[in-house]
Amino acid sequence: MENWYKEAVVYQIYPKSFCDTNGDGIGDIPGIISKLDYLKELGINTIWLSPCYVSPGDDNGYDIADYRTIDPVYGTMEDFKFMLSEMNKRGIKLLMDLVVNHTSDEHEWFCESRKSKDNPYRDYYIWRDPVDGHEPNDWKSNFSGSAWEYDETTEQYYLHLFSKKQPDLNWENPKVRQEIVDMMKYWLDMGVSGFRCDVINLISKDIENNVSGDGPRLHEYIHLLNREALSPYDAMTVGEVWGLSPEESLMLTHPDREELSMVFQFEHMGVGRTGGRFYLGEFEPDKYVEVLAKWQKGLNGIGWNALCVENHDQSRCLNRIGNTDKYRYESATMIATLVYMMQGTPYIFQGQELGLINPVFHSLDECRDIEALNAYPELLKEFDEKEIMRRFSGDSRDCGRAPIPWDASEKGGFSEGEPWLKLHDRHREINAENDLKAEKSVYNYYKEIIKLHRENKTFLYGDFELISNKDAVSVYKRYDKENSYRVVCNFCADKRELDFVIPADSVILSNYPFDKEISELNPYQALIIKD
Ligand code: ISL
Ligand code: CA
Repeated sequence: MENWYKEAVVYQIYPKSFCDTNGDGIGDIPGIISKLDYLKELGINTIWLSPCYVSPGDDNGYDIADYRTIDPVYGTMEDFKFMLSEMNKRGIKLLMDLVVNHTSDEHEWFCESRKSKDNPYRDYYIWRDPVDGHEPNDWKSNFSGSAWEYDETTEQYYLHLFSKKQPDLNWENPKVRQEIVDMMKYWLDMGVSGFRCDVINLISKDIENNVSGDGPRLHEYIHLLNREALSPYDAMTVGEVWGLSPEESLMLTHPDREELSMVFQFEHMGVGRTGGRFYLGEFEPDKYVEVLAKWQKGLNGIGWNALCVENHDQSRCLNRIGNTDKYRYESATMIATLVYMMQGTPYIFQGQELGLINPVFHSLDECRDIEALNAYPELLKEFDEKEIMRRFSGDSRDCGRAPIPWDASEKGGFSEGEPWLKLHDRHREINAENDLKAEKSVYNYYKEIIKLHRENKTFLYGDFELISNKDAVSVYKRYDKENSYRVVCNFCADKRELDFVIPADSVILSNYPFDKEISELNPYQALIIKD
């Protein structure tokens, strides 16, 4: 199919937290295989698998020590190939995570690189002399502290935009580019259908001019990956890029430029923040919808949106922008309606389809994420421990990474052993088994939304228009020559008067029962209307 990525519905699996089959407390590939029928039933047709390659696990696999081998903790290459064939059988494609801004410091390339200045792998990474006995510049790592680490052996610093166990690759070196192309082909030859490209806008830098990302050769590098590896396989890509405008994203995704299929934009995830990570303010629903609408308009007809609510770097949306108590079902289904009825490829993060909530962290020993652990000493200067734990329970990356509760048993059916990270606290009530059984459940509503998205050409390809967006009530339209639909959402816990009346027989889906005309919205009500 031409542009098959436009008809994909993607489910993100964070393997460590998905399903454990051997009792070591860590999810694994056999666990994924055991849930493929569950995913097929949900209606998705593509899986994005977060890294499962050999890794010391400093950043849960985003620090890769061997790009071509499955980490034994997740299984063997045979397990992986079997998973792929079981996916194929069910019509599910697989996207791998392409993490090529950096490797692990335990990758063979880096082990060689650090040995001597004339090692053949020296220029695979970014080395600089000290300046006045200090770091070459003042760049900060995304995980706190300097982005430069001194290495005694050769008396130089190496660059790491993330942890010091994640040295940045030197893309200026043509050998590095060739290695990456070959590695991509290796997975594509095995039958994977594309890649989610980790922090891909950082691969081009201009260090001497203080440019740490979105550098002058970014488009050249991505075009190369497209020509050499992706295009020949009709592979799909989604780039992870932070802070780009719709115009810049169009550059990366314009079909004529042959770069990426689509990019994640995260502008809406910043709505309601008062600062960076761990600084959440009051959520502003109108602003959220406004940002999404801006991207709908900005990419319409040329680029393509990746519709994303949660991922493994974010807390659960219900804690931030929905409701975790009385209106958990309503807010979870409203958010799904709002976002996934827009134009673009839906991305559903594992557990989102169950309306999962954040765990509550009481002390640092319950936390695992390197970003939070590294930030802790800095935060202590400003807050006491209790306040930091409150912030971690609301905004640390561990929130979304909590293991999936499959049933109401003690470990949620995730593992027979001790899970590597705690489950959310209400897992006896909020779990997959309960949702599958219940007539009214987030899972069952997601099934409906996914079906509608996949089967209806107007929802797939139709234009978007924001009709109104005020006081937490938004109305938008999706239309083409044949059909027109309106999506009406109430983003708050109060009832809301409508200034128009909706006949019951025009409603094709709602998260509330309806039998007569509607002139008022219930808390977190969502409606899809055929005009
Ligand atoms: O979440 C963040 C902000 O607090 C980021 O710094 C985050 O690390 C950034 O979004 C990049 O994310 C990706 O690359 C990282 C990895 O840790 C993330 O899990 C991944 O999604 C480094 O590979
Ligand atoms: Ca396991």
